[in-house]
Amino acid sequence: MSAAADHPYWMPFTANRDFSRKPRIITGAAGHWYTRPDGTRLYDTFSGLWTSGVGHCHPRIVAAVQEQVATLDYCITFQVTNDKALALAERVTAMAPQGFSHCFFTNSGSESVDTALKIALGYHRARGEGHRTRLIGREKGYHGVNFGGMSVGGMVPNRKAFSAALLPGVDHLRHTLDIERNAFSRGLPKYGIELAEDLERLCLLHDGSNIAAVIVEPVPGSAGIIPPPPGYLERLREICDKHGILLIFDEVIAAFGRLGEPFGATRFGVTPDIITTAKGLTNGVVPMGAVLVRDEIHDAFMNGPAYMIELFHGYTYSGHPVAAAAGLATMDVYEEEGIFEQARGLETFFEDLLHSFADHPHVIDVRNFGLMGAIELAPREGAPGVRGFEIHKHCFWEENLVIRNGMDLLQFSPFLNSDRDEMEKSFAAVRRALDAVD
Ligand code: PXG
Repeated sequence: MSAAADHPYWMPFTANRDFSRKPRIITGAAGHWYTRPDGTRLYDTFSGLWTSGVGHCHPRIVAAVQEQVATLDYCITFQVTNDKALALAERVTAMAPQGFSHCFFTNSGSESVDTALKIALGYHRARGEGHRTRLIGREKGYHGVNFGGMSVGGMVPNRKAFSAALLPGVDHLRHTLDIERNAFSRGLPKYGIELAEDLERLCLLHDGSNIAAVIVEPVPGSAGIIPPPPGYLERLREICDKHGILLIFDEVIAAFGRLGEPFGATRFGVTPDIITTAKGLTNGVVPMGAVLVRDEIHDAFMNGPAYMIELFHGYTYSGHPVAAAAGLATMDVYEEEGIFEQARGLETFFEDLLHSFADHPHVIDVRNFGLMGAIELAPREGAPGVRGFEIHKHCFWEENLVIRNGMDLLQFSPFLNSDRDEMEKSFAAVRRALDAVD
């Protein structure tokens, strides 16, 4: 494509006019590398968008998708289903914490979140507690961009223009980012457990009996990798139990190996009531999400006449056979290649690489947990976000490296099966970019 002044594709979360001046286009991928139209290879430091943990175009997943699309391309999903969706539900629930025997399929993280919120409201109503309507999110939370997820989310720019249409009856816990006290923590930061008491305060304010659910990411990702203080998630669990509130872990990023375990819940040893997933469910190959629920929640819907639909919710593409085939092959790869163990084994190496940036004059914080990492840069005087964006573009064109920036925050999501040498080289390139960009 030529560097047109304008282009018909209105790109998501993109500076479209800046993009048009010099479009960054990818036409191929294999393993840990993308290719540009001229054949140049670029190293991918973000595993797609947190999606592609086992690498791009994994032969096993490619073959499964090719076979499925030629066998059963699509199948009606309401009142009838396909073999692959059934098999994937079995596979995913088998990996989940005990007592999660059911999952509901969606097509994205945003849909998983809105599905989870609806299940939470439906559950309380089914149990005769329809007064539990309030939803609690957290500042800096990212739960996708649909109305429910946006409302419980806490990313200001994502809410600002839509303020009038946010769901009513939503409150937010304070976020736990505290650079002053916790800067350059390795792994979980020391301070901030007391912030979990925000939930108790909201229970006092509204009466806990009016609250349906609390949704948090175990480790907030989009807002810049904010690992929880030790004991924080445990405390949320305790308060939820005390007041009969459902705890939802939004694991769209955390699930499937990013934290060296099948789920964030298993890594932290804190069991929520609902888990939302997407991304790594299919290694990003075909869009798909899954919402896992505790048996008690599922069972609460299973009353009334058996011929009746229990949950009036679903998508044309819930349990799409091609997506499910990609999911099944992805689960095979996770298992057969010991992907979660590989990810766990890379954590210290990754942490050391990230924290080697602590001495750089632009850097004000480094945060990491599992294979999630961020380098936070000081904003350039009077121009927040410009430094991060320039580094992103410099990496793309000068270092053949795709890195993700959110304003002045550089985020890293290495492949779960990364090669240490490649990782080292990619961070050397990031350092050169930091040196080159003012
Ligand atoms: N919940 C969480 C926790 C997420 O991270 C979503 C929901 C929404 O998923 P969909 O599939 O609807 O986009 C996400 C998505 C980033 C970045 O730079 C993160 C996401 C998406 C794009 C970029 O950290 N997370």
